[in-house]
Amino acid sequence: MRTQVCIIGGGPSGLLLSQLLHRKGIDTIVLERKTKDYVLGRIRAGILETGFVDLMREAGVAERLDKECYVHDGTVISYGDEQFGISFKDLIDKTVVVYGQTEVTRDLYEAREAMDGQIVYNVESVTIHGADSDAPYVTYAVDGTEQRIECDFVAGCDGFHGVSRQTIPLSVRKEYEKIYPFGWLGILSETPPVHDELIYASSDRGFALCSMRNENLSRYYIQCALSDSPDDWTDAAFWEELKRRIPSEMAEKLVTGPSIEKSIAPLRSFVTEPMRWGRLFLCGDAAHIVPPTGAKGLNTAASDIHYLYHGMVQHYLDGDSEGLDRYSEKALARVWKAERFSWWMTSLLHRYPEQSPFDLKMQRAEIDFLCSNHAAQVAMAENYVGLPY
Ligand code: RFL
Ligand code: PHB
Repeated sequence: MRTQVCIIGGGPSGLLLSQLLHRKGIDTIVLERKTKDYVLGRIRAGILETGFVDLMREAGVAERLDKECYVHDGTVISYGDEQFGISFKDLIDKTVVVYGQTEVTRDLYEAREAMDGQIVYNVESVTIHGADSDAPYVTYAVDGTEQRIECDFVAGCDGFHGVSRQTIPLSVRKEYEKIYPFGWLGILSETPPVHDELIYASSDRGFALCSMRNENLSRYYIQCALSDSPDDWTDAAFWEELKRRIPSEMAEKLVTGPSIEKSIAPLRSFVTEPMRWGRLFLCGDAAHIVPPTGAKGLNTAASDIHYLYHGMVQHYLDGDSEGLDRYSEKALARVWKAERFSWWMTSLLHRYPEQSPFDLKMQRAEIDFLCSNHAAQVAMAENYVGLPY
């Protein structure tokens, strides 16, 4: 088989790239290790920057998003019983939207299928060959049969545990990582959200986040120990702990109910450099991870796709390789700023095991400063809604 761009990974990054390239007449094949239902079953991101929404529009897949998303003008930050709002709209005249990653992925699958896009599921043993040559190819097995795809380029969109990043030799690859000493326990419940904006809550018992998907589907998270397992937490214990971490005014109106999903995610900051090796380009979680506190993971994946898509179009349609040559540099410049913001928001709002009384005072002073300082709020708003591409 032959294609122009072989895309490894059928998550949001891979599907979005495939859809965008297709609309410019550039041929792709997507290789996905799991089934479509498995990918759609993963409950992940909820907040989309407008840059992401614009890219979905450009890909021709924003019809349902535009109809069903919830525009959020701001967010609430609380500390114990105290709370204040950060209005993105008032501060910088920008907003974000709530639209789940599951829905983004579903819309992209539907669009790819409607256009007869080639997606191969259940692939095993994906291996990238000759990425540093002029004739790369990818081999994989499906139903026990070996397959081979010749291509011009490989897009590694296979997430943190994929094979693409590992293909880049260690002599070329440099990795930067920070592991946080806690995780997030998240639940999804068919209950109305406690508030119409997200609440990022810092408390003496640890961090909590009140988020949502729609008017009868709420997503809540609490900071938990890395040694915890979801089975350690009954729904009742989860709700009890959440109520103790959010302002009592919110706790009193919180509607609880059975969880329909419960999982724990460890928190990590990670970047690999460079994001290009020969004809292999890394995108999204394959190249970088952020702790979810700033809602930046999927959004940063989207900015990678933006740079790679424009680089590919410039290459195929204008015969100019400048965009591809500068892909790693451009993507990383934005990635590092999203890393900084996610690390900052995580540090601001979580309790750390080794925190001294001085550290706690510093955290408190930083929250007070954010609460009272216009410039600090503008900086937070600009980062949260997404820095320009
Ligand atoms: P994905 O989604 O991991 O998709 C990669 C795909 O590649 C497949 N794969 C392979 N396929 C073929 N061969 C192989 N060898 C393969 N290895 C892997 C996998 O099966 C998978 O289908 O990466 P992608 O596309 O780069 O997308 C990244 C996002 O999923 C991720 O950044 C976000 O979910 C992060 N994130 C959030 N991001 C936001 O922008 N806003 C948020 O509000 C937000 N909240 C979150 C989050 C992530 C969370 N968790 C669980 C990590 C909340 C949570 C709790
Ligand atoms: C979510 O709704 O899942 C969500 C929202 C904001 C975050 C992280 C996750 O910062």
